[in-house]
Amino acid sequence: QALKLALHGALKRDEFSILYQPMVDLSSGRIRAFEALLRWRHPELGAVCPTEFIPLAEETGLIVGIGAWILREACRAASRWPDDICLSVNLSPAQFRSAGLVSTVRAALTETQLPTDRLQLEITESVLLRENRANLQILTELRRLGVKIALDDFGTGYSSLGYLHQFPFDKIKLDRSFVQNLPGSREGHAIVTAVAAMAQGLGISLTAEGVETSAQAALLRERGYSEGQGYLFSEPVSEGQARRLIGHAM
Ligand code: G
Ligand code: G
Ligand code: MN
Ligand code: NA
Repeated sequence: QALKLALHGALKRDEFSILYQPMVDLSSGRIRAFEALLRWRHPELGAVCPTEFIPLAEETGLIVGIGAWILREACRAASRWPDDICLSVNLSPAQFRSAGLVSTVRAALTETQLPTDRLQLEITESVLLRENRANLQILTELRRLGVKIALDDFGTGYSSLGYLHQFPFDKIKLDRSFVQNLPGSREGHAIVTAVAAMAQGLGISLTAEGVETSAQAALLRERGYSEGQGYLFSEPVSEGQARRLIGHAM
């Protein structure tokens, strides 16, 4: 309850910041994109864990304003990166329920002059839960703007496969729980291989999350995963550090 109260004024008090975690081409090792990740530092509570405050921001609807802020700030940062480096931003179900998500995205792109095809939006399957036609319509409109749509945390939900023929996703991000016990686990191998075959059949490209070792990266590359994200490459870093990572990679 105290946390909820503190969250209310956090945007105005400038307590949020954005970290950027690279997504790396598993063949070339080059950075392809960065995912924007929200952080909150409260003057007394210190750094609050995103898994703690993001659900709260969704419940209270505060995520709508915060989400618009992230979109604008992250697009502004990305507009200064080289042309071939993309930005990925998470969208929550509450943002879909609020009116104006499409115009918020359009405004962020126009204002920052970030080319539309360099923005990717990550959604979880909860956005399409119960064949939500309104959200499907919004996704279609977002796609019509020219942004890419990725299915995040793939494999953790209820009936993941059902969502794949509801909407033509550009990318699937395999949840890190499946990557964690590679390369040791036989089940891990089976899942990673099956998801790769499915994505290939559907013509959807794959990012593996939570890549922590080079053995995992090698196995995923071999199975057809084009991108990896995780501590092996980099933890989430500040905008300045992200620019240095881009510099080193070139
Ligand atoms: O890396 P991190 O601990 O920040 O991620 C925790 C969770 O918070 C992840 O599920 C991530 O998708 C989510 N998250 C991080 N930033 C944002 C954001 O800007 N918007 C939304 N909706 N979720 C976010
Ligand atoms: O749900 P989403 O994938 O958007 O959130 C990404 C979350 O995963 C963030 O909390 C981020 O800090 C965390 N993360 C990123 N890379 C790794 C990793 O290699 N290992 C683990 N355990 N967590 C990671
Ligand atoms: Mn994500
Ligand atoms: Na994820």
